[in-house]
Amino acid sequence: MVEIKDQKFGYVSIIGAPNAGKSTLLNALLGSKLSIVSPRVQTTRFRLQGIAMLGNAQMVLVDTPGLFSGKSRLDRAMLDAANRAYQDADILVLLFDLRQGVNLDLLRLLPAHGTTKQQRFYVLNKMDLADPARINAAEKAIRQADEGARIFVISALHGHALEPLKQALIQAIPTAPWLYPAEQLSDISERLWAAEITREQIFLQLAEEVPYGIYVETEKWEDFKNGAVKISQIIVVSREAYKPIILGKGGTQIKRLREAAQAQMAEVFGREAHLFLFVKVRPDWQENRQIYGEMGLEYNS
Ligand SMILES: Nc1nc2c(ncn2[C@@H]2O[C@H](COP(=O)(O)OP(=O)(O)OP(=O)(O)O)[C@@H](O)[C@H]2O)c(=O)[nH]1
Ligand SMILES: [Mg+2]
Repeated sequence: MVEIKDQKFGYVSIIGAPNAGKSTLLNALLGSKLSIVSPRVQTTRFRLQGIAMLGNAQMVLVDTPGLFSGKSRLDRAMLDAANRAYQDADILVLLFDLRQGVNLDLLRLLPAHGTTKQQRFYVLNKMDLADPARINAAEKAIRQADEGARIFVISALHGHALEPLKQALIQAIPTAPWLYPAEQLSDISERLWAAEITREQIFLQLAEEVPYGIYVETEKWEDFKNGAVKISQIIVVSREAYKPIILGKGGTQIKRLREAAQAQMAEVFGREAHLFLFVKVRPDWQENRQIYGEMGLEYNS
């Protein structure tokens, strides 16, 4: 047990472009799959907190939606979630995909950018896909903007070179008592987590714009005496045309979604899971205030 006087606690927000690998990094630092990941942009929709114990430090790792200047209400709420995470952080991890290079202008999308003075770690991700020249160019671009910048080159996916980053984070975290029990992984509700697991499968399995037009809601959660859980969810789609795509021929597509999500749920919740999926059309779900509340997003008019 670490004595209270030796405890460190703080918020580390992971900020960056869509698809930079923010959620992958959160999972890697946490040592657990918490945040959903896909090859598509705008997978993460809200601020998600993972609670990591590293040495004597408890850090709340905050995953955020990718910085993107969309015009819809949901796009604006996602950017706002990133902005709040930026503002509230003790330490900022600015994450870049080495293949895209370093675009610091993206940070200007955040109203809080430049108004706060936290420590910043610049993290260059996907080193497994970049040659040394590219890495050098990225480091140079950062140093031009911020002379004393602390730069880390990693592969979040392969877990390469994470140790120096972890050590630097532990060092930088303020001395303060832990806020959460040491074994707690997140503050996300099981219902929302289950909805995210199904949404991840939709991102992984369905093409083009379909995943962007859906929202998953856990409608019912029933615990059985034998330890099993029955989870009923609604896949809400914005257009009638998406319904047959989600169902697939003879229901084959929704069956694939159900099987993959159910297996994941059994794993993360550590018990037998029975998943039931329903599809509903709600053209205006992106205008529904309650949905924003469930994801902890601001509903701005
Ligand atoms: N090769 C390689 N791929 C990576 C690495 N880190 C992440 N990826 C992949 O990059 C894609 C995007 O990863 P995410 O973690 O979902 O990215 P994100 O920044 O959270 O994306 P949004 O939530 O959409 O903003 C996924 O296919 C990951 O597997 C890495 O170090 N190397
Ligand atoms: Mg993400």
